[in-house]
Amino acid sequence: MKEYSASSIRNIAIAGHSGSGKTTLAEALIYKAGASDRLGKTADGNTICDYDPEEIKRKASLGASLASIEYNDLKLNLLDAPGLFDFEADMREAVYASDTVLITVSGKSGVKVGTQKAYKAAKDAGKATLFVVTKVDDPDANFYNVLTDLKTVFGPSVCPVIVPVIKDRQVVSYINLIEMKCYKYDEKGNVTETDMPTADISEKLDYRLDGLVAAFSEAVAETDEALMEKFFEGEEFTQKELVKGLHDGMNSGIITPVICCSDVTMGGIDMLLKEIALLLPSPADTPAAVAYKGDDIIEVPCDETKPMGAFVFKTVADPFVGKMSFIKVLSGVFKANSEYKNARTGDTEKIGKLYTLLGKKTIEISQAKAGDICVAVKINAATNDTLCGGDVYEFDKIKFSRPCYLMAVKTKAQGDETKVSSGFARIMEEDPSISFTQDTQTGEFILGGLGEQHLEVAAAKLKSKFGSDIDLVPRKIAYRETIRKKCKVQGKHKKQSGGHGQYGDVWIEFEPCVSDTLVFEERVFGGAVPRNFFPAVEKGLQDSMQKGVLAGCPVTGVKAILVDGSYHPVDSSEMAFKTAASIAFKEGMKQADPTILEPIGSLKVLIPNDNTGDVMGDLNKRRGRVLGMNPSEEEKGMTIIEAEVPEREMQTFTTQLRQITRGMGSFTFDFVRYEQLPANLVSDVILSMKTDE
Ligand SMILES: Nc1nc2c(ncn2[C@@H]2O[C@H](COP(=O)(O)OP(=O)(O)OP(=O)(O)O)[C@@H](O)[C@H]2O)c(=O)[nH]1
Ligand SMILES: [Mg+2]
Repeated sequence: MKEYSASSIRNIAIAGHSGSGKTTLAEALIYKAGASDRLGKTADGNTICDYDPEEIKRKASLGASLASIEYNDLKLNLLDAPGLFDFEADMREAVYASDTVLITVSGKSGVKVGTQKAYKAAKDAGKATLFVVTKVDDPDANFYNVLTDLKTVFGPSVCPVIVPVIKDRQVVSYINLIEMKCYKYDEKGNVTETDMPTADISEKLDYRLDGLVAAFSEAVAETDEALMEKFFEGEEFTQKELVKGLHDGMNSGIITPVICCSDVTMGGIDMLLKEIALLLPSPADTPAAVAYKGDDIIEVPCDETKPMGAFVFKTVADPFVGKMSFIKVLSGVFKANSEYKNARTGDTEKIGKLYTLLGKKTIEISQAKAGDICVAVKINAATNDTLCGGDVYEFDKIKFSRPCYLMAVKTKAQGDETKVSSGFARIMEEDPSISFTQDTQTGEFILGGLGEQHLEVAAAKLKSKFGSDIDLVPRKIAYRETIRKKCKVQGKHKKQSGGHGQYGDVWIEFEPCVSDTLVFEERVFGGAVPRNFFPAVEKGLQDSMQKGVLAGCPVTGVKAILVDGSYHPVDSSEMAFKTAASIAFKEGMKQADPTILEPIGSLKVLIPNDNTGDVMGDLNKRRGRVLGMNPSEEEKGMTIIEAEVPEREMQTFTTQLRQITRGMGSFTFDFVRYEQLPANLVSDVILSMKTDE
């Protein structure tokens, strides 16, 4: 592949609602540009972008893939992102590396939550946006309804550029409003120019052609004062003015063009490619990247003559090639067989071979210039790291969602734990929204992600890539036991078996106290228990604290005072006093009104304003205590609810929240303290702990 400078590069993230046709569109663009000689289908599992075995099996994208293609002396770096919400980390990575986010909207189902999420991610990252309405070939599609939808949801910046002419629910041709020409396609996707629709057809369009042209011209007029004047004078724009207006409008974020096409019949795909080349900003057009140098904020312009500065936006753990780091070069030239400094670790990264990709196919290159995307293999850097050739600074990082859906991991093969841990460590490198930790309370290994499917896919990858089979099971709640009353009990251990006997006798007072660990005191008078046995008594109690008498949970909040006892000059031993102490503990717990404590977490939910009632109702059912409800300062139209909720009630919250908010809600949940479990649940917990054993 040729080398390209920034002005000849277009970095395009393809994002949008799940199943809206992103991968099929990428396939159509790749095919039309001549980078592939066949048109794959996601349903047949033979597309260039969905090459991972899990993607083929599930017929959906699970990670962002890169397809670099050449078209008209330009290099188009297509980043096909997944639409499923669980895999949003990859959508964010693709958006970061892009300059334009191409958002697919199904001509059948219109604007969906995934459309809004992609648009928001693009706007938050300051990227240009383009809507591509797919599936217009489908008889159930209604482009003009979708256009109205887009205008309602995203406002006046939405500007139709290529629209279909529809007759009897079939697309007969496509109008390019820039050229004011009409094109039709044969079954093989070959294009010919045709007449503009006659008045009678145009009349039947939900939007009349002159209305579309007026809307289009007005949007373009907004981008420039001179154009605005011309517009008011009633003069027509030249094609050059239209292209420049749309290009500038996209670059400054005030225009989002709408282009329709069919990924399947290839209708409009050639025009989409043409408009991509004409309208989309190149990396040279976009504002300088923000970076941090110590406490200073600096700007790094996209300039290949400056020292090298690059950002690792994605990592793939490939079992054959090894670790692949996807790199966006933001300044200078990134070279193969070179060394750069990793700004986070301070280490020198040795770069070997360098590649560009077409899905899974690697194409070796010797360097990538500022604005381009390339892939290095087997380097140490992680996602979000900055590599520097000159001054050391760090680029702004991608913000990923924290895992909120947690399940316990049970290894199927005995002794597989180390292999499972190292496998998940690699998967975590790939997906920053996955976590794998050991719960210090329950000892269980916990896999975290954004939803059920996320964890299922992580487990499937662990099996196929790293050869470990696991089950995902609901995790244990780390209950505790405590006491509510004071009591004084005796623990006596006496055994006469042949020669040496065993003798230990203690009287211990137990009382509730505020402490996670045992508080031990002694108030023994007259040497009833000799001093040298005190540590054994304490040890006996400490050990007993591991298992309470109700459900076998660790015990907290107990103070034990050794007040009396007796000993035998020959038979007493440390062992005997330890046993006596544990006998006292068991008896003491029973008499001191034991109960079970449950972990309570602090919940912060971010939801659309409309869903507050439903979420409050749901939290109520979960025994949640709402502490506050405020409009979000950062996210318009969203509300933050803060609450405290018992951990045991949170198992199904991720799924429920997704249903209530149709995927728009998100939350964080962190442990705060233990509280007494309501009496009506105690027997449930005791039973569940017994069946666990
Ligand atoms: N008729 C028709 N079907 C299409 C078109 N584009 C995509 N499809 C079909 O829509 C389904 C989903 O397409 P994908 O390309 O996998 O959608 P996606 O957006 O990549 O899906 P995710 O990656 O899972 O979010 C497939 O069955 C495609 O064949 C189109 O233009 N016309
Ligand atoms: Mg896809």
